[in-house]
Formats: sequence, C-alpha cells, structure tokens
Amino acid sequence: MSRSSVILGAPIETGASQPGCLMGPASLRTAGLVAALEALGWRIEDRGDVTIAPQRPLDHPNPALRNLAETRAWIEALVPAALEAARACDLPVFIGGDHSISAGTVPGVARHAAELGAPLFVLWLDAHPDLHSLHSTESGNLHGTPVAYFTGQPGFEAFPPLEVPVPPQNMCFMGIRSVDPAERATIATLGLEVHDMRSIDEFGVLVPLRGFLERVAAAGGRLHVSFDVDFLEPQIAPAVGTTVPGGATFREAHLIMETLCDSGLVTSLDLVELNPFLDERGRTAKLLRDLTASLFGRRVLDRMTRSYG
Ligand code: B3U
Ligand code: MN
Ligand code: MN
Repeated sequence: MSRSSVILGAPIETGASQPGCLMGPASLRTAGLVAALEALGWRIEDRGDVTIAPQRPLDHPNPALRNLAETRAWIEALVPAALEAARACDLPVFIGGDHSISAGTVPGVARHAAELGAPLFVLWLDAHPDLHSLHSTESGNLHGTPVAYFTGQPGFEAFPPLEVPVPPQNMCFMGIRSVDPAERATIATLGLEVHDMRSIDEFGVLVPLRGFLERVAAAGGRLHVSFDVDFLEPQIAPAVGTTVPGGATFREAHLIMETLCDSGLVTSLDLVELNPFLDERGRTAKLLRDLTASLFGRRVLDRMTRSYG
C-alpha cells in the first residue's frame, strides 16, 4: 500500500526580520513539490494554506517583541490543523512561513504522538537553535523562540498554554553556527544534544545522525524533522533572510534526508524560512523540493538499507 502525506501551508512572515516568507508555500508548490512526491508513489493531499484573522496588538514586558498577537493566533490555528494532518496521513509536511510555525506544528504533532502513546523526538536542522524565551529575545523576532516554547521552558505566559511539551532530551540540533548568549546558557542548563558546524566538520553528518536515530528507535519514538533553509550553505540556498556562512553542503543535506528516509522513523516535517523574494530563479525552492524527495524515497540507485532498533 502506498504511503500518504498531507501538505499544509502556513504563510507566516510575522516572526521573521524581513518580509517574504509569506510566499514560501506558493513557491514550493510552483517548484512542483506535490508532483515530485507523487512520482515516488506517495498519495498526497494538499490542504492549502492555514489563515488567521487580523489581530489587535498585545502588550508585553519585553518591548522588543514584534507581532506577538499574530504569532499567538498562528499557534492557535496551527496546533489543531497539525494534529488533524498527523491523524490523517503517514507523514504531514508543513510549509512555512518563518520558523515560528513550529511553535504550532510541533505541539500539534506532539499531541498526536501522545494519543498514540509514543514519545516524540525532534531533529532541528538550522543555523540557529531558536531557544529564546519571550523575555530573552533581543531582536524580538519570534522565529527565534519555538524550541524554548515547545520544550516547556519558562517565559511563555503570553503564548497559548502548552498541552504536550517535547522533553528537552528528545531534541537533536544539527548545523548550529549562530548562538546568542541566552541560548548558550539554555543549551548548557538543559544539556541539549547540539551538533554544531565544528562537530560536523570533525565527524561528518552521519555519525551524529545515526546516533540520534538509534536513540529514537530504541525508545519506539516518532520523529519530527524541522528544516530551516539557513541550515544550508547560503551559496546553494540564497532564499533566506538570515543567511549564516558555513552551512551544510548539497551532498551533506541529501545524505541526511536519504538516511532519514532509510530509517523509516520520520513522522512529520517542517520546511521553513524559504523567502522567495530573495531567491534566484527558484533555485532554493527547487533544492528544498529535491531534498524533500530524498526524504520521501528518491534514490540514485536502489541499495540495501541500514535498519535501526
Ligand atoms: N538568534 C537570533 C537570530 C535568529 C534566530 N532565528 C533566526 N535568526 N532565524 C534572534 O533574532 O533570535
Ligand atoms: Mn530557525
Ligand atoms: Mn535559522
């Protein structure tokens, strides 16, 4: 029987420093994401884009915060939409939108995992750990906060109450190369599994990834992958507002996606921070489409796969 996926767009740009991510879902659809996955034998249901009503501004003790009311409303809209999408298929794909979408998608799929009685693990592929609280962010850009929120850290009284937090020990970060002081302190306090670019240079992507996948399999876990475009080297993926040099290469990124596919463990995916206004003839959108196809089973040649657990 063929596997199924629901595609859900979340055209959010209120969490980012500059406009443009609003067009992310449209750009990935234009790049032919649905056809690429159908060609691999998947049944795809594109549910279109989630929307929110216009919001009145909300006050907060941190005067730097931008668009708090909109982000709150997006979380309230996305948690039930992500939960429904997860119930309806094998592997929902949430298309951002900036990374604040994950403050809704991850709690949504965490609720689904809890319904199934399985622990949820999250692989965070990003230049940034997105570990700010509403009080510690200095930029005020809420795309820098989702991980602290969905792991149940303090400082989120102004966000919707969290029903099912992701345990910090179920997180794995890869590609990290821009960390603010408050985030550095949180990483140390929580003892998070973070593979920064130095450790990727030292060990490659496979050693840490396989170690994490073994952990997920041993726990009988479900796995959410959150893919921020700025995980990639900006020269191959220019369409992102927060480029940081020294990102993952084309080959490292495909190898990660192929390895995730072989593991059979991935149960949901975010594709975030694509800003088509900054793209070059759609090349970043096409790369994201192809990386997603690698995760969904596209192969150069058939081969034996390694099993986990
Ligand atoms: N940590 C910085 C930069 C940043 C975080 N996430 C992105 N950029 N995309 C901040 O603004 O919180
Ligand atoms: Mn991010
Ligand atoms: Mn980032």
